[in-house]
Amino acid sequence: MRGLTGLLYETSKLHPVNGITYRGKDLNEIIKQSPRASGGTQPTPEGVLWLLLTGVYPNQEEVKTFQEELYQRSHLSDETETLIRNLPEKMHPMTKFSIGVMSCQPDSNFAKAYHKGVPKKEYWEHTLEDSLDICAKVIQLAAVVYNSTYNRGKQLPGPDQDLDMSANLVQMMGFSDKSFYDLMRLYLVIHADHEGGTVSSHTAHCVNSALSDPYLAYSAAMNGLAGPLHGLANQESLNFLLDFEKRFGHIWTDNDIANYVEEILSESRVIPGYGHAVLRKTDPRFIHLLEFAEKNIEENNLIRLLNQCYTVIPKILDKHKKIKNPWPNVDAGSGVMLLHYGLNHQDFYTVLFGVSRALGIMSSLVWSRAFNLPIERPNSITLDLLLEKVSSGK
Ligand code: AMX
Repeated sequence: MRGLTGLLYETSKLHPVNGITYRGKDLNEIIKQSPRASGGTQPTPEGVLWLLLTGVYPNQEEVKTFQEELYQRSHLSDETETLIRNLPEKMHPMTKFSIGVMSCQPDSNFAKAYHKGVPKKEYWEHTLEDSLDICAKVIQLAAVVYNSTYNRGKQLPGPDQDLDMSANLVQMMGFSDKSFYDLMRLYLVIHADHEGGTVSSHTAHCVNSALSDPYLAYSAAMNGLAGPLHGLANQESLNFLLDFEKRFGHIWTDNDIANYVEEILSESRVIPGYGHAVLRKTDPRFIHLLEFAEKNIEENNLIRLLNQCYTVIPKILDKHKKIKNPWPNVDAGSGVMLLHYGLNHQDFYTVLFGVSRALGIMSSLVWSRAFNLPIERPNSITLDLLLEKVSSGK
């Protein structure tokens, strides 16, 4: 279905060269114009959620009120916290996260309203309630998943209503570097949406089209995001660089990178963080991360390697004609930044991606219900019928 337009998706649009726009605004503009947290250099996810939902930027007063509103909605029940804490330690954090979302589902406002028989034209209002709850709760869910997996037994700060979502998440996970708050703001803003055809957004759209409530739809989306060709690529990309570093240490050449890449390709494996189904140029989100690193992170071997890979790898991938886009995507760089601030559990990275993607997916579901979009049901065909059609030329 590549290149086939078949979805109405209101909140964002991806251009093959210029990258993503949220409500028609590109990331450069959003990063400049969206309200900042006090003392921070980056826009807050709360402001971007407002933009995705409404199409306009909030002013400082509106974003402050919205932050308070989301804080009030962020509480997790004891049952949910206990459930996550009791999941097997070795279970992947994305699985825990998805289960955590599902455990909040009995609180779905939409499901209750539907069973009461509210009229169709009111569905969007109940979807909005759930969507705001989910965007607020994922911050705490992510923190509980992180702490119950990697910080067992440690006393850590709870949520602080004076902090924005990003700072709260970072603080609840036990980090206090203000520059990490800013990286998390940038991270949550740039991963928020990538139009409707991505595996995660499309899954949510499809599940919700059956009038499954937003919790069911978002949890399903997270199971798609957990795949290595989609959101898991961020942990794989960092592992790719760390494996290289293990083999070559801090002294390496462009040739070493080229040989390493060719070796992976010869084993029919993909180079994580490179390529894209729609983009045909370097992902602007990758550039934003590099710019953040340039301003805030002292150069180290991994940053140097990341930059040099950006020079070497596209030239190699470009020689493999089947690869349509040899350029890096957002996942190539995010892990190096997170690692710099001490977040060294790669398995957790996709959960952060999922927290961010809630903003776009949830805003979009509100619009899908407002437009009263029908159940999604494309046609399929068997191989025999397909062969018959091809041979008859019809
Ligand atoms: N390394 C090696 N081979 C690659 C490649 C890469 N980075 N990118 C594409 N290819 C291969 C494909 O596997 C496919 O091979 P096949 O015909 O033998 O199956 C061929 O090139 C054609 O693929 P394409 O049309 O260029 O890309 P696609 O739309 O099928 O897939 C994507 C897009 C992202 C899955 C692919 O580029 C890839 O696997 N990249 C590495 C994983 C990654 O970074 N994923 C994250 C994407 C962003 C996101 O969702 N977070």
